[in-house]
Amino acid sequence: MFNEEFRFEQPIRWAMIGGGRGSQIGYIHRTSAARDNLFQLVAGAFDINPERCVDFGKNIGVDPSRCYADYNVMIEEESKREDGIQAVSIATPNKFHYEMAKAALKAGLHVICEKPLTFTVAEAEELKSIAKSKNKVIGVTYGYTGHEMIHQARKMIENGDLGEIRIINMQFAHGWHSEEVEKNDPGTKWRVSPEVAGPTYVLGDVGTHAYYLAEVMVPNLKIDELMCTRQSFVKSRAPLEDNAFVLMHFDNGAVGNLWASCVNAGAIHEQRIRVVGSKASIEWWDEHPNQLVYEVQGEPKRLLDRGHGYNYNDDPGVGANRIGCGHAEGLFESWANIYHRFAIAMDAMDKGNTEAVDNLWFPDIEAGIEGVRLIEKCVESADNGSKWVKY
Ligand code: INS
Repeated sequence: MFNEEFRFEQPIRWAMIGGGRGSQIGYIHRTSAARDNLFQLVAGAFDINPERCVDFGKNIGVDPSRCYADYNVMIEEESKREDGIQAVSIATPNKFHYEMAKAALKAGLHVICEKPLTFTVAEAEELKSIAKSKNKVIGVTYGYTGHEMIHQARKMIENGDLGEIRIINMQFAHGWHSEEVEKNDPGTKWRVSPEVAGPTYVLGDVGTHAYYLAEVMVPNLKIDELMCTRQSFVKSRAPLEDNAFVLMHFDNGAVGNLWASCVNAGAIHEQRIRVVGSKASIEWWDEHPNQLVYEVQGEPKRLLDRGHGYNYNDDPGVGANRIGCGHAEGLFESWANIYHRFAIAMDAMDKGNTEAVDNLWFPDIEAGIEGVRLIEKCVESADNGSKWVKY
């Protein structure tokens, strides 16, 4: 059972950049960070409009004098205070992630950032080296990867329950942008604008989620080469794709495919992952996150439920399995689990215990870098006649 009594002497003093009024993702960050009292929201650059920033911050309980329209001002002013912020979460359009993360790290703050972390691998690597030199943690919010059933799958694969892994079938293919909805929706508009979104739309926005799920479940699989084709079915989105297929060869002979789309008309979310081994397969679907399908060749199909004694549940201290079986856990619990781990990593880092940080699973800088690498390689392949590219 989840240990509610796990606390720090003081919660980590935390701020957000972006995620202000009307932002769904901002709310998800805040509720997840607040869940276990390991973070306390004390400041924010929630909005570039000064009045809206202060008004919003005040309404959610932040001292108005610590609501800053300019994130650079926030970093500077907060560094002058004895009780200044220690960590910051970045929930802005992609374009700003790199410069904001860099400024925060340089000022000695831990950073949590939305995906994709940066536009290029070189930028992500630079963030990694700044974080290392400053002894700071970078976390990336691949939200669903904190869900207990993802870690159940990881453990089953590690234990050999599936046999040798042969095929990984990944997809995040929703249908919400089958039409040109961006005409009336700023949240979609920036996602289809290369100068703000970066080199891809769906590959970065949703494909990286599905890919990282696979990385968590099968951590030892490395891509050897991949091939990608991408399309803009809504023409005005070109050169950014609203649909993409990727084929992968892994270094141990396994193969994978990834379908990233926002034009899968009629589909709600369709983030799914199926891992096929020589003996059995498992499948997880984010719309029914509490169940893991487990199919052993020649045996009746099984549905494993979250929280049951037959699951591995081996890591109760760090935030998995918050409530007994039968009750549904979902996106918020999963996000709270990763925020819980971000907090543990930051605390350990502040105490100089880098070994503890290295031994703790959480979506870290490597997860961020690999997401950006996937994007870079997919673009290289797709924009060169869908040729196979070495990883
Ligand atoms: C998707 C989805 C993802 C999020 C994307 C969004 O609709 O909700 O979880 O990361 O940015 O476009």
